[in-house]
Amino acid sequence: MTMKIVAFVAVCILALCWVQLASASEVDSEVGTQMKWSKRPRVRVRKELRSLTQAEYSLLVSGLSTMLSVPTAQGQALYGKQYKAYDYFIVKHAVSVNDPRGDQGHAGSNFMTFHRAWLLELELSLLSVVPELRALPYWDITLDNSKGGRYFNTPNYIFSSRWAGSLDSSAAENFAVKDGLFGWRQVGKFNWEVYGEYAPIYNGSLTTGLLRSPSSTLNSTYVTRFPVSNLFKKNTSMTMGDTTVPIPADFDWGYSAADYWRCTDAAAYRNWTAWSYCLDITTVPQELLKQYMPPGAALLHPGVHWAVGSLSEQGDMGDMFDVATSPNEVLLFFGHHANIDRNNMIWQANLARRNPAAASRQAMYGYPASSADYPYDNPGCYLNDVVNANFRFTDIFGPSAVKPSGFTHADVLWGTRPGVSSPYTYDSMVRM
Ligand SMILES: [Cu+2]
Repeated sequence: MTMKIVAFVAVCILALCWVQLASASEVDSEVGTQMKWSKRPRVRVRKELRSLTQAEYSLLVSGLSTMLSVPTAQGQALYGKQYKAYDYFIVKHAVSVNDPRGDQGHAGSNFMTFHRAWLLELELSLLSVVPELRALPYWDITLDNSKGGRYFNTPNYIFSSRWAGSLDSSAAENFAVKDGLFGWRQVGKFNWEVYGEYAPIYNGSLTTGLLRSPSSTLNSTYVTRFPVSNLFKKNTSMTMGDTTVPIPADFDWGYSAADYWRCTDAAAYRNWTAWSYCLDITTVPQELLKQYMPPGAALLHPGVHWAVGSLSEQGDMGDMFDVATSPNEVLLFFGHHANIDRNNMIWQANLARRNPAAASRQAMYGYPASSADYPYDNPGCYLNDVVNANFRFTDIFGPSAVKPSGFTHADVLWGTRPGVSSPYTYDSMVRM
């Protein structure tokens, strides 16, 4: 009798194992290579800010605080060559915007490859200080919208003292950001000693010398957010690069998850520029703008910049609004752009699954190869051009893959193929 029970239990356990094995391999083949690749320890998994553990939150704060206070030379002596001070990233971003060939980081196909490279460089610098953080987090804006966002007006709301500080500022304090992780943070001056070689392209505000656009006359030294209602008082449209975009009457920075996920649909958006138009209408050339209106999710990238920074009564730009130096909004800038990068990477994975040829070296997701291919991008922004050649990215894939001549847009795309070559992924992709 006892033997029979033992045998019965053994058969049950074997059957259970078989069922579990079968379902595991089904899951594996369903998600393809992506799941296997995501499990590799060397792949960094970027998490949503609010998914960080308390320990990771502290590491993030300490790593960013170091980058904001320790100059590059000193930091490299302590943390190695990947370390760069935070002002390096502001200047690099501003150099891209003010490039004499036209913006090398925005307003075209280059938007995502430039920001992907910028985020990778920032991530490696941050991890050189706090390696236990393991990856750069992102900010999912759909969790904070006023129409049902999970964190809206909770202690974990992005515009709270735990994170980026209040969205509302007051005239009495010159609209300074006075709470949050970087409350009362001061905008630095352009450092001629360190960044002099870039000065012919960018050397700070021509009026104040602060790290703001050359045309900025804003003289508050604090990171500034003007009331969002000013946008509508002052402007009915925005111009970025060669694109002028009307601001819709129902404009709201807080997008729904449906808006966000729509752009990841590779059946609807079949090449690089189509994805880009979906998420950021300022990448649409002026002459094509009419057919892409109304914008809907297409303000997902610029909308946050406009709403958070906004404009003063006199028309001065708040810091998030100032395209050249919006990284002055430390947490929101990298968080928001990593969230857009996440959208792009999910779209890339969907495209590669649907049509593997589109992800080949030849097709490269349909990124424009030349002006004959797509006449609207600025010179320097095509597939085989060096990303932001006047301030190159040379070590975004770590110290063993340095490229002194600078990585091209093709290099960035080829080195970050989701599930294949990318050194990082996103938590939502691991779960996919
Ligand atoms: Cu940017």
